[in-house]
Amino acid sequence: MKQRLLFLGPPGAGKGTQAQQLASRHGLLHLSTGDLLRAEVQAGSALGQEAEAVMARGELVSDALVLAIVRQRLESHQGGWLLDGFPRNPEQAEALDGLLAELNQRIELVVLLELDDAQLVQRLLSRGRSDDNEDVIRHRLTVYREQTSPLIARYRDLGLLQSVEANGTVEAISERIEALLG
Ligand code: B4P
Repeated sequence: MKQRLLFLGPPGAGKGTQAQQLASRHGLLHLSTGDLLRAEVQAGSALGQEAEAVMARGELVSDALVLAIVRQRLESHQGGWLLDGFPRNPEQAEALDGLLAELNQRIELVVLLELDDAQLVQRLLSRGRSDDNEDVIRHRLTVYREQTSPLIARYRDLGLLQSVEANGTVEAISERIEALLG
């Protein structure tokens, strides 16, 4: 079974929902940069204070901050992992390649969760997190299109990308993802 995975997709596609379940089913490290950043905000750390306003605006936190978090987690972990919401721009993807080369590891599968904007906005509005109001959601979708979506072609060209329809029940989507793991 593939053990080193990336989840890619627009905000609200269900990356966190699916990643959490899949990681716990297969004993993988679930590394969500969004969750880790929110934990830093909650703890009131220097890093969290820097991230808080950026996240509230729906923009991307600085690459250096996010990379420091990912490096620390991956360096201290043996075994499989699932990166959820990282990388989010080409610079982060380059940095991840460098880190994985150092660790002598490689990505085995990139799962792209696809959903139309109307459903994305609907899901996020019903979740109601502090960055889930309509203006911020629209901005996050623009940031996704401009900064994150170029990664689709990058991983497709590397032969790593598989797309999954992210509509339907959580269970139905899980089954589609499981079928890709080999
Ligand atoms: P994230 O925490 O990554 O969150 P997200 O993209 O908004 O949501 P996700 O796709 O995980 O959706 P979820 O499963 O929760 O990012 C938040 C912010 O953190 C970013 O805007 C940015 O500021 C910062 N950040 C994170 N990573 C970064 C990085 N690498 N670099 C820089 N900044 C970074 O699902 C959404 C909702 O839909 C939930 O309520 C869920 O219950 C529901 N749902 C899920 N599946 C469903 C289904 N099948 N049917 C109906 N509802 C469903």
